Amino acid sequence: MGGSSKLVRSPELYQIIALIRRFEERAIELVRSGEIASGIHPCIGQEGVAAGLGAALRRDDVLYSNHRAHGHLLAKGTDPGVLLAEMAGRVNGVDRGRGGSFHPSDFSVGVYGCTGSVGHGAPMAVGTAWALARQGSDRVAVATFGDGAIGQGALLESLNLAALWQAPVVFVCENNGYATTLPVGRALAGSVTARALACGIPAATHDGMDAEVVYAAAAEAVERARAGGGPVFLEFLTYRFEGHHTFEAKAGLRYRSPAEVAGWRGRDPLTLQASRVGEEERLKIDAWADSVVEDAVRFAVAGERPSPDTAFDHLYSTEPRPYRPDPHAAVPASQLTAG
Ligand SMILES: Cc1ncc(C[n+]2csc(CCOP(=O)(O)OP(=O)(O)O)c2C)c(N)n1
Ligand SMILES: [Mg+2]
Repeated sequence: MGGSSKLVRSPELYQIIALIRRFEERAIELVRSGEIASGIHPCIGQEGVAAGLGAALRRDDVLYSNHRAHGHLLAKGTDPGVLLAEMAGRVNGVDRGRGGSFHPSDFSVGVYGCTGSVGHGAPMAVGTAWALARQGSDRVAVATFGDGAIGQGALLESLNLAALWQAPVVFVCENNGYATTLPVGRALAGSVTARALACGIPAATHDGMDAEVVYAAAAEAVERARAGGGPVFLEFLTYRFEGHHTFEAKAGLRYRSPAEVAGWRGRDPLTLQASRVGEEERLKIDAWADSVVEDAVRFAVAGERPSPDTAFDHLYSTEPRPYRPDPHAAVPASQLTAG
């Protein structure tokens, strides 16, 4: 592992997994108590992907995520309190309570946005990566999405353009086996990675339950993209332990056998990573995660809800800007030929 990737130790990966797990557990409780009105898509079970990916990225790398994004934001460095306040629709949230659980962004850590429109983070990541490269930056862009996004035209078009332009973008597919209740085998012909390989993008499938495996694969992909080697596609096999959405419990859906769920729970990314950390350090980290999340809950529920008469605030920039800024303005002439 070379380049500018951070080198992470097992306890550091455990720490972020423990934080995400505790955060999501408490967020589910806040949905049940009505503090979070919208319901959420918990990522419990998939924390290994978020932790490994976040550890491989720099703070200034750009991330676009989807509807199951809380873990990605926390792993990228978003403050748990402002994220939880956002999910609870409070003005002290990272987007002043306007984005909620589905659409948070946090520019301070490079999260440019999350979209509930399945597959639509990918084109934004490709465009961002292309722009970053043209500016001579070594930042990379990442799009995270589920297996359900693979059938989306926007995502397939993104693979094509990323390959054509050799954009510094890493595509991260969290294949948790289902798009809502639809098993991946009934939704996709062929393999996930074949789509990227057909465009000449290096692509491989990895164990998403093991944060260290994720970190190694992600760090290599990020370094390749950063060094000008073009796009990379990573598929991580993972599983969500909770329902697709918190509403699912009420709907009483049955589409996964108890044996299947139990099998995946036996490979819980939290316990797997815990087994690599000494007992004393693990207990300290657990206590830290508990206290950080309790602080976050206090911060979130203390926030005010936006007043209805501000509903149209923050929709448009109030700074005067040229209608159509010159796209070549900050780009050295030498870079204007490609693409
Ligand atoms: C373009 C679009 N089509 C359909 C939906 C409805 N929808 C929301 S989540 C979801 C399933 C997504 O599955 P996947 O991409 O595998 O992510 P996961 O929920 O498993 O993390 C669907 C179909 C949507 N939000 N956007
Ligand atoms: Mg899925």
